[in-house]
Amino acid sequence: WYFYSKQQDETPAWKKVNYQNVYKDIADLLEDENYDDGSYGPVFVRLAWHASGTYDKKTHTGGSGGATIRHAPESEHGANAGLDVARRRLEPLKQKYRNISYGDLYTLAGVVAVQELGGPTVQWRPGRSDLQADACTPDGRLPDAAQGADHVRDIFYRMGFDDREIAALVGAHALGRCHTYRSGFDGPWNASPTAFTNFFYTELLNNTWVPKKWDGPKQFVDKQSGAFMMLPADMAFKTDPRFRTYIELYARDQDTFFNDFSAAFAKLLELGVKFPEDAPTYRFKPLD
Ligand code: HIF
Repeated sequence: WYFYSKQQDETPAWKKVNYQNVYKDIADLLEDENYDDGSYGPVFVRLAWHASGTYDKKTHTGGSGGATIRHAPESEHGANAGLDVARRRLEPLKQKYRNISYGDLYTLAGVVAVQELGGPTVQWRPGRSDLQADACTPDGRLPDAAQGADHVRDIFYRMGFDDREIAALVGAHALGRCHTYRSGFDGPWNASPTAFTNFFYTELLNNTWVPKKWDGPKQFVDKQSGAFMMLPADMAFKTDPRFRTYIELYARDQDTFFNDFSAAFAKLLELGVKFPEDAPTYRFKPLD
């Protein structure tokens, strides 16, 4: 009996979690008519990406593996403003599924959000193990929205992405909005911020974008209605010729966008993570 229970104790924590159940519970947390546009999905996607996008392929530091985004000073980096809202929303699931790591929870939340808001399915693996605050990455690893194509390339090449992957990822800016009290910028990118679509590309190409007249940071609004926005970094995808080729492709071909986004987003969530050898890869079915 002793031998038996000892064996059970040695099961790694990540193997004791039913991830399909976690998926369902995250999906249940998405909707809230009193929050933003009615869904936590967009801010879950942003959390998953900011947890992962600190990766530096040269030093093999950063990435979602340690979930250091939950610790100060990383949690307080300017780029992460507002993500405490997403972490707090997910915290009850960490309490319910004690054996899940924060890194797995935050990245899975991004996958659930993309899928349940109508995007492509995204492969995902468990097995991240959390690190403490001393593993926090330095400030400045996430992109600065006020800058252009060179900066965007510097940041994403550092993670190991190429131009096509970067152009595919940026389609996620179909989701959600900018909040003046978080980033200083203001407004949604299109009229359906809780649906995963290729509208980032169609809006970017089909509208005339003019500088917003206000006291805030430089951003663009569509000339016709003034209701939608683009960051200076978003505009770079229209003006940079190499990015623009892909923007045009994804604007006319939603299937190719979905396939490329799915692969690039799965890669993002795994950057720098050392998975256990026997970690299975899941492709969860969207709920009905
Ligand atoms: Fe974002 N992004 N992102 N982003 N982002 C914001 C919001 C979201 C950049 C800046 C901002 C990606 C790339 C870049 C999402 C997802 C992704 C905001 C507004 C800023 C300033 C934050 C706020 O005020 O609440 C820059 C400069 C990027 C490099 C081009 C990724 C590809 C698009 C990697 C990505 O997946 C999502 C979703 C949101 C909406 C969050 C919300 O709360 O609604």
